[in-house]
Amino acid sequence: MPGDSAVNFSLLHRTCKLVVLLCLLHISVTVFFYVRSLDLRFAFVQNQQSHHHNVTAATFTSRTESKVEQEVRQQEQPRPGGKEEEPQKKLEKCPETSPLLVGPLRVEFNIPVSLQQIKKDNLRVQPGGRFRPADCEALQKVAIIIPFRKRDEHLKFWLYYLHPILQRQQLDYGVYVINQDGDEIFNRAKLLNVGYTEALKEYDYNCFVFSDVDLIPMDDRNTYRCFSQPRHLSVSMDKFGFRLPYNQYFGGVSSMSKEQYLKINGFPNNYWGWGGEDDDIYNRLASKGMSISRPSGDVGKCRMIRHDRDRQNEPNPQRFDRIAHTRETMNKDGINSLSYRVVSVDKLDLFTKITVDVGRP
Ligand SMILES: [Mn+2]
Repeated sequence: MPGDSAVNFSLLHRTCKLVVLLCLLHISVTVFFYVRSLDLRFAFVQNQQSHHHNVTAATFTSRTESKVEQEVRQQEQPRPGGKEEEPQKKLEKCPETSPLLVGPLRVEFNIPVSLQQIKKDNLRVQPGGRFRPADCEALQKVAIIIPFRKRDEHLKFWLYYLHPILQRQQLDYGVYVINQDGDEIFNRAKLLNVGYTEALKEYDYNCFVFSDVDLIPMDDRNTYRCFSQPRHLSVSMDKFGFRLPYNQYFGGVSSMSKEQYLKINGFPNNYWGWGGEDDDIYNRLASKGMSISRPSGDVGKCRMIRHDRDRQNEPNPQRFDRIAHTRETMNKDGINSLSYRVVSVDKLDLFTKITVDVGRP
């Protein structure tokens, strides 16, 4: 009997040892996997942070202000400039659709805006109104060309609304305000040709957005870039009851790649005064077999700043006759016949202002 209990005891002892060993094994396996998961989580957090860094700082509409404020705080250090810039590591391409877009925007013109404030709100915009995303390579290099004369109040609103939008659209862009010198009659299309030419002297742009100074998009999904066909961007303006006035309408805001622009020999230089030049451009596109691409009426909504007709921009009485002959005139009148004289080039904080003498009729 005593022998039996001794055997029993040693069996129990061994069983206990085994259980303890198993427990230790279990604990060590658990600890191993736990540590590994910590590692992973840490890597994930790092990843998230670097993603945040990529987000371009911009002023957003009030809806997203708090989120943006955090992002701005996270990346207060400005981009290094000039010679000190390290050899840039190859950035990944930006996504086809920017993740920063917010959709419909509130646009109003009864709020006071100042250039100082706009500048503060857009710290990442470089002198001359240049910007490129910090953490991805933009898909297009876009020059935005604005024909201009004595519309500083409108331009302020344009800068106030557009700079944040264009940054959220992750574009590599520059803003060129082409200011017609003197008091001769206005020539919008020729100013656009000048803008195309002058912008290309500065940077290898491959896309051109031509915008009136008083048109503001009401949805940032209306991307100011180029498409496989010439694009009409201001498709539903409040001025026209948020409808397209007619199918061939190409006025307001449009975009064209360099190739598309060159294919039609640019724009006409001889439309002096208001009207017709946009229809001439449409005729050029159509005659080269191109069609117009447009955003949906919803995404393409925009507001025009109300104003009286400018002096020295009376309706052009010759416009109907001119439009009727686009096909015959377009090959000799356009970017290949453009002549003008640059009066001044000013690299301002939020845009490049090019004052130009375009002559007279
Ligand atoms: Mn207008």
